[in-house]
Amino acid sequence: MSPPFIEAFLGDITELPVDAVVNAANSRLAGGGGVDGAIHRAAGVTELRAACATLGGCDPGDAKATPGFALPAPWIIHTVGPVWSGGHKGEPEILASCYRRCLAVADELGARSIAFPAISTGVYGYPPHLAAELAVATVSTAPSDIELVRLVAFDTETHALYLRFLRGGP
Ligand code: AR6
Repeated sequence: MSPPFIEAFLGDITELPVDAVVNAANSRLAGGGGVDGAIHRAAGVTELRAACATLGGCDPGDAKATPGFALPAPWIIHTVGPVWSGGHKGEPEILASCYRRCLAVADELGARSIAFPAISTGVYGYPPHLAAELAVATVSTAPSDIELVRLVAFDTETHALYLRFLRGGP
């Protein structure tokens, strides 16, 4: 179990040929907007909705897998980030748990590469710089058999944050 190679990537997570793509879902796993909507559209709405409906929802900080259907990635790992409400309601612990649980589920699937979106930084309002710092710190220290972690930014600001924290910057 050596630390994974972690890279920042700017672009659409649904196009990535990794073993597992992480979805920033809601606790009902009911589909939605943002990256969740993009993943449903690219995977196939009918198939992915049906697979999610069998999972019984997902608690914030937890993660559950479905097949990737029409995605290049064979697996989707659905996780539910915290809704930001000032940072004193356990948001950092829940967000760190999302990253750790996704890596653990990826291990169970035998995945060696995984791509994460910037969980909670869209509709759920988590400040992007705090989320990026926590994402880098958590994936660099969580034990797993994953060899490649791609931290996927959908905007240049988030991409710059990942590059900065990956270089060990403040
Ligand atoms: N590829 C990579 N990143 C993306 C893509 C994409 N195709 N599309 C958006 N992002 P959000 P949340 C980025 O709102 O804050 C949904 O309705 C986006 O720019 O998707 O965890 C769910 O059903 C942002 O940086 O997720 C939940 O109800 C990041 O993905 C709720 O939103 C996360 O933004 C979850 O909110």
